[in-house]
Amino acid sequence: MKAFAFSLLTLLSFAGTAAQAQTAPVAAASPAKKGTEMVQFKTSAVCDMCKARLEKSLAYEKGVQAATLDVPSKVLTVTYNPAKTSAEVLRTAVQKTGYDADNVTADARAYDRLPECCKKTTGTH
Ligand SMILES: [Cu+2]
Repeated sequence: MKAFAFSLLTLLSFAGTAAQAQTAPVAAASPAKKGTEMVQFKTSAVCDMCKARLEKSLAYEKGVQAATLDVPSKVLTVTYNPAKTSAEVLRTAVQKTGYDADNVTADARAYDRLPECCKKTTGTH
């Protein structure tokens, strides 16, 4: 009987914790605004022209709220509305601008249209 009372108590307190966890605000865990997600791509950008080109190109994508490229690290940070676009779509947008995104290679035609100084062989400058 004692054991039964104990397990009932354990069960009750567990149920109480679970209910509490459910009512806790989910958004508190994420630094981004509600309805906003962030994704980062390692690109093949080499200079400020690449930065301007990529940021402009991503800004025209549906659902994108902000796009920022850090030239030294070549990392493009995009904040977007997940209801309107996805990380996959944005990665493709980077490729179509002529740059690698993570481990996917740039669209060849777009890459050919880049000025010489922006090609991968040039190196960061
Ligand atoms: Cu460039």
